[in-house]
Amino acid sequence: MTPRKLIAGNWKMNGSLSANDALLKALLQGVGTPGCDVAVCVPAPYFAQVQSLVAGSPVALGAQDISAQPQGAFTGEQSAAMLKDFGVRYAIVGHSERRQYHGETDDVVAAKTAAALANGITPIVCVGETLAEREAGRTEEVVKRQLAAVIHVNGHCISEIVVAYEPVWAIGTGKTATPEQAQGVHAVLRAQLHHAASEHAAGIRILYGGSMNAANAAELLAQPDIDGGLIGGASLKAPDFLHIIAAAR
Ligand code: 3PY
Repeated sequence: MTPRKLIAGNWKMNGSLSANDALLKALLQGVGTPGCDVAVCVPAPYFAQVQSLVAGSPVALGAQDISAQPQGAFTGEQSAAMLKDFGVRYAIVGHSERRQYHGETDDVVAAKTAAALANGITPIVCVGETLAEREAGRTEEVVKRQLAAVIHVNGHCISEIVVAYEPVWAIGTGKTATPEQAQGVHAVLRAQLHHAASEHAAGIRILYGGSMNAANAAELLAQPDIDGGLIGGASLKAPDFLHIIAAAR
């Protein structure tokens, strides 16, 4: 079964009340009935604003991170239950910026994935190699290790997660993997999923992220194992994001 594609915007640490209002109004005006699932992963202070703007629309609310802890003395973190209070449907987990700047290990990413799943939030688990790892021929080893960490999350079926392949060298650099490079890694991930859970593997969405934009989206999304996109900068411009959504059919 080919899954319905998912286009998720990752706003990162961008936005303001007025900018979000303008962006989402333009997005909602243009989105119509999309041929794919659509989400925006926004900074936590704007959950309430975005929840009310997207209510009743085809655009789902997502978070950019989630705590592995249920509650307590964890300054600065947001629990899954807090996210659920605002109708958050997706949470990005293990984005390379979190792995790089906040020291998130595979174990932390697995614990966050478990917290999301236990609370009915779909984790978008990011994997991807650095430039040095690619140049050393270690891409496959790195992404397989990162995916292996979340494949057997306690008591949950792997089919409940979304995977995002985001080569670190393509994040915020304007460089994009070619469709062939991306498809090659997606095929490796699909094979790994197949090995772990053959009955679910075809239905698990593997998104491509890393400078996907209006110009390159159609070609990337046409690859057999690319089931959507996790979109950085281009998700902050309604016409570009709408163009990518339109390409995901
Ligand atoms: C990017 O496209 O830069 C991203 O990191 C998306 O998550």
